[in-house]
Amino acid sequence: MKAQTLWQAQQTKKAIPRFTATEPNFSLRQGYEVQKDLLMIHLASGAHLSGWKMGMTSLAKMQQMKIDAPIHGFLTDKMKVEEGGEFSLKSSIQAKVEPEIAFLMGKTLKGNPSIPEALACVEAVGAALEIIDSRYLQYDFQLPDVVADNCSSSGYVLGSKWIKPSQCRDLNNLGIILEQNGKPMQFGSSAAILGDPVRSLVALVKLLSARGEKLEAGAVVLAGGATAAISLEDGAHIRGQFQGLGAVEFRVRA
Ligand code: OOG
Ligand code: MG
Repeated sequence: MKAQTLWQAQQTKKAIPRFTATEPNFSLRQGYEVQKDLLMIHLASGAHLSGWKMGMTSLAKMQQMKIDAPIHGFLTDKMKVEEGGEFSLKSSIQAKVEPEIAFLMGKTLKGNPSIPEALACVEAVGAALEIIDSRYLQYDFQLPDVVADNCSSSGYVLGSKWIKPSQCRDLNNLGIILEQNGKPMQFGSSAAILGDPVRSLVALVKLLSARGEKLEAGAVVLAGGATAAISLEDGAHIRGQFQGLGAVEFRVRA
């Protein structure tokens, strides 16, 4: 089964060819079914669901990955890397990092909320870095493949500054800088995320609701990379600076 194949690829650090190369009819719906099976494998291994991530919500990411539709995946507590901590390349195949906006949900949300309705359920907004690591050779995938592979999810780091949405001015246009070893590598804005990262939150709720699920209180939501991702190298010091939301950083180890 495909979920097991993806799990094995991660465990053994051996990337696999995309499924659509040999099964051109592998569909997006089937991709989400595989993702659900993969979630069950993660849970059975002792991980707990901690939230959700959106993907392909900015032009920068769509152009980098040649995929043009927003997608979503799950996050678990085991993927969490402490702010200021270390991420080991031991368990990854071809890890990259990208800056994201994070939401912490205060209330459960479902259905088709408006932007104000969605914001009213957000407890706090913060800065985040997402570590992605495709289980496919050279990140070569199509939409159903990447969805099956939990949208390349691997890790995430949350900043320590969390602010109430009512206190976050211009959430739809906050400057973002992604640095490696003190050098700016990527520049962006929260505006890159569907024009407003809250739209990404709304899109997630709709996608979950369409599958009979809801966005539970307590969940973390990553709104999607605001810039293209950069590759992680041994010894790198990665830092994201977010206007109004502070900085978030970690170090890469072999
Ligand atoms: C897919 C993951 C996309 C984002 O923020 O757009 C994603 C990939 O780039 O491999 O996490
Ligand atoms: Mg991402």
